[in-house]
Amino acid sequence: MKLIFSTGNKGKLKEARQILGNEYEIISPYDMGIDPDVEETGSTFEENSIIKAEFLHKATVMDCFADDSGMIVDCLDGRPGIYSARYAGESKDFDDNIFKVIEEIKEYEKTHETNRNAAFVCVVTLILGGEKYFFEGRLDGHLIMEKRGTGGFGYDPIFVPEGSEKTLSEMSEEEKNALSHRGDALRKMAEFLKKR
Ligand code: ITT
Repeated sequence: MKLIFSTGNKGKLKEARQILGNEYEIISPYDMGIDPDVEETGSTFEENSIIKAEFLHKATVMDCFADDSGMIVDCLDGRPGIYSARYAGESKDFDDNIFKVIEEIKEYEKTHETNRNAAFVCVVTLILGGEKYFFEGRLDGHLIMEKRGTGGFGYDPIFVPEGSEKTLSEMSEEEKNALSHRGDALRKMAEFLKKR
């Protein structure tokens, strides 16, 4: 089955192809000459996920999906949340974002007890035959204050999933996908597609 993935994030694209496997041909908007960068004006993961999916569906009239995701940090009142990609600025620089989160946690800990709990959230919007369907995934864990590992993308080097000693960046791609918020959401989507 052919599906276009409305993303400009190469890490997400690679993971989606691995998670969904050979039964699916996951096409990048760039392969169709479309720049997927659309303004994310929503105030929730779901709203932004819909915006990205609808944008691509309007442009192609093909079945497609989008992933809006981010990291929620307890002691930062849920930030960076929907602002995860651009937390430190428009360049979407992963290192700058990590630096900003760590600085904010250090600031918090000057006056509060340590609480480094965090979670990744992912909301997938699938547009199939013009209808919308939603799938959510979540991964709980905690943050460390220095980067470890080289795999993955985004905040992976400082995120340690519950029950693990390794950061997501220290895991193999298969290990990360087996427990990630994206793996969770996309496997739900695959199950739904299989039943139809
Ligand atoms: P698209 O909108 O083009 O898909 P994006 O990176 O801008 O790409 P989002 O707006 O959904 O996507 O923001 C997601 C951000 O959340 C991402 O850039 C990372 O900073 C973070 N994030 C999401 N999933 C992650 C993961 O699996 N590992 C590490 N960081 C992740």
